[in-house]
Amino acid sequence: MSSRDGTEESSTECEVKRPKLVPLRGVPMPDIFLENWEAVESFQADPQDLLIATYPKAGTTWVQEIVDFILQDGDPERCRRAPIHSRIPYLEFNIPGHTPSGTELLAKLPSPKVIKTHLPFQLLPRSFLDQKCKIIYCARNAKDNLVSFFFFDLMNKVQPEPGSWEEYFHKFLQGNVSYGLWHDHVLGWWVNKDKYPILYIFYEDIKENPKQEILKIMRFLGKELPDAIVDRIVHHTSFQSMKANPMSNYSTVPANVFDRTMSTFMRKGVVGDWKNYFTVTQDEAFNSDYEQRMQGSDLQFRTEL
Ligand code: PPS
Repeated sequence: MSSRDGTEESSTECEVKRPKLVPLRGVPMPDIFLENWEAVESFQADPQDLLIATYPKAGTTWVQEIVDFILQDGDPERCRRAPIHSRIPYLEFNIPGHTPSGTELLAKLPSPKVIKTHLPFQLLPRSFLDQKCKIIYCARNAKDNLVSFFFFDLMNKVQPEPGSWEEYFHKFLQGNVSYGLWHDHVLGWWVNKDKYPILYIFYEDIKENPKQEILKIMRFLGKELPDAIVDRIVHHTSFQSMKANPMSNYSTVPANVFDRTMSTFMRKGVVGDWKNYFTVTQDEAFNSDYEQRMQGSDLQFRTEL
């Protein structure tokens, strides 16, 4: 299914039906993903596997590309071997009858594998923790995360219909979106980060100082590379480079899944875009809700740089 030349992958061109959200142990999930849940839950990780976990739209692809560049010693040709979603499969992804599921793709990859997930900590297949797999969790401030998720749900036909911006704003605050409440997700991983080998990083930090964060990831992976290679990784994983690269910009996903007349995957890639969408009333409502939900936690985010 992977196309190396940037043309669209050959998936069944029939119309994709937007899924419904169905609660899985209280967490709203696309119903189509749950059709493969048994395979996800029983997934057997290898101790050397690396997991990249995020709430959707928090910088997953960016961290995936950085990790692949580190593991490929900064070689851009090797990182162009396949689209990012084939190089680092998305564990719980499942569109029956269209493309292979995440677990099917993973079954074909040799170990050690790098795996993407958006699952909240409590839904993570037990094997990752039992095998003490290294996990990188990347979090993004809720306001920009919300805006990015709204535009993604507009374009992505395998997400429920987002409705208007105002409607979506309330859905997000109620946790009535795929993977549930942002607050529960970031806090769930935060409180467990010291009990397991979890590197907890922030989108805003990578944006502010990519080299420093890339070095942090390298240290976590036990990898050393010459400074010139690290600079090359900074260059190739910049927003501009990734946006221009068909192997990292999701342009190979067919138009019946990603409707690019609505938005693009590599949309803006900035911190503070929420200011272009939040009304004053929404901002006030957001802040008071945020204060309550995050109360008592030392987890801090930056909404501007
Ligand atoms: S997904 O579908 O959940 O895997 O999406 P995810 O990759 O987590 O998030 C997509 C957003 O991340 C931005 N992005 C980047 N920002 C800065 N630099 C780089 N290199 C980069 N790569 C991806 C992408 O543009 C989406 O954010 P928005 O705000 O929508 O632009």
